[in-house]
Amino acid sequence: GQGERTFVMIKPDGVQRGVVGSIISRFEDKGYKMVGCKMMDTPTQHCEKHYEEHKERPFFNKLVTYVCSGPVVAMVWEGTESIKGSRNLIGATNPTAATPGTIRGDFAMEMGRNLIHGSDSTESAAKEISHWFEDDELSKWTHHSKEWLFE
Ligand code: YYY
Ligand code: MG
Repeated sequence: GQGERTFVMIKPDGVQRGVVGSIISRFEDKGYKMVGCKMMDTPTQHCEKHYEEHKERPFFNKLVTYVCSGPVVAMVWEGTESIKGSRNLIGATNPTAATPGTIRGDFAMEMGRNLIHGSDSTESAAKEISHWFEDDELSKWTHHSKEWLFE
C-alpha cells in the first residue's frame, strides 16, 4: 500500500564520497517520503545482527568491517510498494551487473563498496526498521504533494 515502509542505509563509502545528497535525491524524486534519518557510527554487534542472515557466508566478516568502518546514514522511506521500488532504485548487489540509472549502477564499481542497503521483503523491512529506529524517531507528517503522488 501507499504507507509501506522500507529501511535504507547509506554505507560508509557513500558518506566518505559525498554522495549522500545525490542518493537521497533519488528517493525524494521517486516520490517516497522520508520518515526517519540519522547518521550513526554502527557498533559491530549491531551490524552483525543486521546482517545475521549472512553469518555463515565467507564474506560476512569483511562485510561487517566495511559497514562499521565509518558513519552510515540510516533511513526509513515510505511510499507505494517502497520495498520493491527501493530495491529497483538501488540496483543489483554487484555494481558491475547493476543497470545504469540505478544507484549502484551509476555510483559504484565493486560488491564490497556497493554504497547502500535496502530491505528485501516485508519481514526484513519490519525487522530492520525496529532494529535501527525507536518509534519516536520516526516522524508522522503529510506530504504536501500527496494528491499528486497517489491516485
Ligand atoms: O541485499 P543486497 O545488499 O543487494 O545483497 P545481499 O545478498 O543481501 O548481501 C549483503 C551484502 O553483502 C551486499 O550488499 C554486499 C555483500 N556481499 C559480498 O560482499 N559478496 C557477496 N558474494 C555477496 C554479498
Ligand atoms: Mg540483502
